[in-house]
Amino acid sequence: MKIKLNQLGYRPGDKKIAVLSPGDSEFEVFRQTAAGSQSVLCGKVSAPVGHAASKGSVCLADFTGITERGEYFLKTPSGESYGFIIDENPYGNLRRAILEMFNYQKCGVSVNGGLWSHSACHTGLAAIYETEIKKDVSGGWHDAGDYGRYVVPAAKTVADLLLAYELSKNPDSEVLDTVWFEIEWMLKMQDEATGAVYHKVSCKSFCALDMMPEDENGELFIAPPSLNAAGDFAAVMAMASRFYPEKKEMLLSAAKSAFLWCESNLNMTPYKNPAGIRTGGYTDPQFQDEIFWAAAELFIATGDEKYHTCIKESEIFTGLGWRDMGTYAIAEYLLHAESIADEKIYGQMKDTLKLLCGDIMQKYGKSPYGDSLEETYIWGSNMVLANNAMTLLLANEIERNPEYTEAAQEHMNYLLGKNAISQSFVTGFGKKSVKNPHHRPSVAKGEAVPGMVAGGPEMHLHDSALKELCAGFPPAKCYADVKESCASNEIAIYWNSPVYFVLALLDL
Ligand code: G3I
Ligand code: 9MR
Ligand code: ZN
Repeated sequence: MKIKLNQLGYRPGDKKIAVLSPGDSEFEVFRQTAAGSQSVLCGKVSAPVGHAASKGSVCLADFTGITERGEYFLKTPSGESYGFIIDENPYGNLRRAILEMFNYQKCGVSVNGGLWSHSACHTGLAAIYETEIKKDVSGGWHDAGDYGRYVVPAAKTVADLLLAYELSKNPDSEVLDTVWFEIEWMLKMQDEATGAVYHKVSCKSFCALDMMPEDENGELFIAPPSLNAAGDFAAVMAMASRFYPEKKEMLLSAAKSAFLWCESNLNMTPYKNPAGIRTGGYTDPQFQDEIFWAAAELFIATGDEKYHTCIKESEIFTGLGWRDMGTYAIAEYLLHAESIADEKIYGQMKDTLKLLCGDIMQKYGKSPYGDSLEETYIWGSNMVLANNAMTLLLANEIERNPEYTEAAQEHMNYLLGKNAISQSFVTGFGKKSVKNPHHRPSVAKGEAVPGMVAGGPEMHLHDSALKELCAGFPPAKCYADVKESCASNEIAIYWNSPVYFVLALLDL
């Protein structure tokens, strides 16, 4: 498809720009009616604009002026676009499906999910690595296309969903119940005696790609604790204490004991898979940002100056996970600590957020596709993109800026088809949606669970399918909708969660 646009559609007042290959100088927009299609706009395309990430140049067609509800398509002398709608609710039930995904990822209970229904999986006790001790850590969501359950990405997911619930003008009432399922599991991942938090639980290796979860019957292992897991855990439990008032004391005490454990284990080496365990590593040599986030959340939840001192003495970190968590601390401090804040830190945090947004906006301004990825498309590039949109929307909650909202909206357009490969990156949504995600239940049943966000282009070609199919491709095009491509076509709970946040805040 040469004409790239959001394959679902636009709200009447949205900015509407299609991206075209150079060559045509004019475009025409048609409205579909019962009597056939009717031309509603003729326009001139822009001069070519360079796009380094796809090693090419493109032209833009602006049809923002069309505001009437209806079904449309765009045409140039050399081609026709996919159909799209203009409507107050152009995305239909996308937001619901993005949230429903978490139910399909449930572990330890039977899942009632149509074709993908299954009986309870991974219910046995898990062995604490290299001990004789067995522990119940059932529950929680499978992380991604695999069946591992990892505390670090779980924390990002929970934080995104809770923030979405809190900041949306129109929150979905089921979010709190949905998220509680993951929190209950995370609580089981804490060692009550020491406050330590285990990094993850999984089998020794990834199982076959076409295996349903209840058939993965290998022994479960609980990997050693890590500072990253404990810091994230403390942060998220302290955050959660504000959402579940009846559980407040319990959540805060879990958070405090994890924080204390971190403080007395600061010399620990970063988590690395121990011998024999080959599932997701989520290795992150830097734990100070997790501690910074935990201190911020604990300060907000308790008002205890001990945590405030910790923030004041820390460097200011940024990032929206899974690796770099600082922006959660910044956003939370700016949103919730104003009355008890330290003026200097408050100002520094505000400046840091402004700089971050400035950087995202500068990258956004340079891309004809409306993304902010520049030329860097790493594993999970769609998460980087969604995190950038989320950063802008968080900043917009602190100080209104319509440009930030518009950029976040353009990031959604990118995810839904306005990108160099004309791909909607969500399963089941868009005219060319992801059909073959690297997701075991979808592979097992031969059909993709709807509402899952794929990782997106991955320029380092970290799997053999990409190496074969995308060798020599420019960064923005290193994507293959094949089940074998875990580096570009896996799905993950923490790729859905920032997209959910963006949809909830844009009220889409
Ligand atoms: O941190 C570097 C950064 O400094 C550098 O500039 C950039 C560009 O090369 O790369 C960054 O590292 C990337 C790293 O993630 C952190 O973002 C690596 O390239 C990238 O390969 C690595 O990918 C991770 C992948 O596991 C492989 O380890 C993904 O973020 C992570 O989402 C993914 O997670 C897997 C789990 O292990 C298992 N479950 C499925 C899940 C999703 O695929
Ligand atoms: O299927 C696994 C996927 O869920 C993980 O994200 C990925 C992380 O490296 O690994 C995938 O498993 C592959 C393994 O690493 C190498 N052999 C092929 C496996 C299935 O494609
Ligand atoms: Zn399971």
